[in-house]
This record gives sequence, structure tokens and C-alpha cells, in this order.
Amino acid sequence: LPEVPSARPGPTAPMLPPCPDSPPGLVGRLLIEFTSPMPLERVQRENPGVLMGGRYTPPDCTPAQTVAVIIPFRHREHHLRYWLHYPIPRQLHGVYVINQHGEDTFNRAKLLNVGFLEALKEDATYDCFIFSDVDLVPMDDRNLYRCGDQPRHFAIAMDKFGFRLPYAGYFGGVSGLSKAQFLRINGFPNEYWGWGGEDDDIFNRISLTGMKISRPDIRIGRYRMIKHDRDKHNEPNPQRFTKIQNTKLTMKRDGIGSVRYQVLEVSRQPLFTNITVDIGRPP
Ligand code: UDH
Repeated sequence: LPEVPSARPGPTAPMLPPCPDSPPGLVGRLLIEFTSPMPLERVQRENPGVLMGGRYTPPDCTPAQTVAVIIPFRHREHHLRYWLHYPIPRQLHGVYVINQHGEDTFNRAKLLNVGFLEALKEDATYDCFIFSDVDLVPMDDRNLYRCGDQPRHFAIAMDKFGFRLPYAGYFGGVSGLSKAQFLRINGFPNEYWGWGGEDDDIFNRISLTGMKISRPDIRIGRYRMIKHDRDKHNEPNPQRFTKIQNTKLTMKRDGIGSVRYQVLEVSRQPLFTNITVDIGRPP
């Protein structure tokens, strides 16, 4: 038989140059308002380059990091439309809305742990995770959602706190950790049910493992929060003050290594992937 040269695997994608450090077309300070209605169809029309499930890759360059944004969620559809409308999503490679099933007490940090694992199940190349509340919209597009050599706190100057950090150890709202940094702190705590404390526990985990928080310039890390009343089933957690005293003891057993949950549905929407999850209820 004549020898047939075996087909050499050709390049599946053209080699693209690395993306520039700073994406082109940044404008700096943005005008953010939440008064005009924001239909999802409009937000979709604004983002033609985003693929189903909210995946996006720049057409002309290879990004240095593969970034997933994880949003803890329940009953905030109108906030999500504003969040998707403003520019930040276009810098990201995947948007995961982790929707807590049922009406038991909300658990923000546990949902974020679920998001980390589920995003990696879909794409093992994610190496940077941005954890964002759904009601926080950055006012400056130079506040790039990327990871660095230390965990990063993005939402440092919110309108509701007078555009200042409320206290030096504040790590709430929007934060970013590389995959390695996240694993180094055993992820986030699963045992903070209801409002408050989990962000301080995460701050403690970072300090206890010898890392430092990196933050943008105070003029750049500005945010508008979409005003809302306190949600049902997310009452302030009275145990939070004692729990944050004990991070050193609890972080080894409570974290990404011990999270238990059941995914009920994964649905790929035009601009995000919705993952509905049963995370149980407080003991
Ligand atoms: N979240 C939901 N649904 C809920 C509760 C929380 O999606 O029912 C998510 C959402 O991403 C939210 C985040 O969890 O942005 C943090 O919860 P939060 O917005 O309730 O926390 P925050 O500290 O507000 O921003 C506290 C209540 C303030 C009431 C003020 C009344 N004037």
C-alpha cells in the first residue's frame, strides 16, 4: 500500500498577539444611572460579540488571563440588567450568575464557592475570579477586572459610603483572586448564613496566609450601588461578630474543600450562564 502521509494537525486558531495591558477605547469616568428602564434585549443588542452563556474573547488578541466573574444572586433580575449594560462585562471571558434556589436564608460566600467550582468545570483554563455583587456598577472603566500577585479589592469607594473605604479591612462588594490565591485560603467560608461577616472572614483568611490586599487608586475604584431595600431571608447574621474572631480555627475545615451543594439547572443565557443551586439551609 502506498504510504499515506498522516495528516498533521493544523493550527485550529490563528496565533494572535497578546492583548495590550490596557484595552483600547477606555474612557475613564462613566456616567452611571439607574432610572431609565433597561430591557434585556437592549443589553443584548449592545453586546453582539458576546457568545451564549456570556463568553467573550477579544477577536484580535490573546488575553493574559482567563477571567470569570461570579455573581451571587436571588430575585435581582432588574439589577442584573444594569450590571450587564455597563461596560465591565465586555472585558470578561465568562459571567456566572449563581442563583440560590428556594427561600431559605441567603448565603453569599457559599454561592461564590459554588461559582468558582462550576466555572472551572466548564472551562479549566479560568485563572482569575472576580466576585461581584449584582448591585455594584463601577464608575470608571480603568478599574480593570484582572488578578494580580495579591488578592484585589475593587469596590473601595462606593457612593453609599461617601466614596471612601468604610474601614481599613473592608473587602466587600467586588473582589478578585487568582485561582492559586483562592485555593491558598481554602476558598470562602460556607457557614455565614444571612447578611454580614463573610467578607471580613475572607479578609482574615487573606491576612492569615500572609497575603496583602491590593487596591486601585481611590479616584478609580468608585462604584454606584443600585438602591434597594433589605431582602427577605437575608437578615443580619447575629453570629457574625463571634465567627470572624475564629477564622484561624475554622478556615482549614470550612471552605472550598468542604462545600456541599446540588446544581439544579445550568442555563446558558445570551449574556451570562445561570446556575441554580441548592445550597441547603442553616443548621
Ligand atoms: N443578593 C441577592 N439576593 C438576595 C440577597 C443578596 O441577589 O436576596 C446578592 C446580590 O448580589 C447582592 C449581594 O448578595 O448585591 C449582597 O447583598 P446585599 O445587597 O443585600 O448587601 P448590601 O450590604 O445591602 O449591599 C444590605 C441591605 C441594605 C438595606 C438598606 C436599606 N436602606
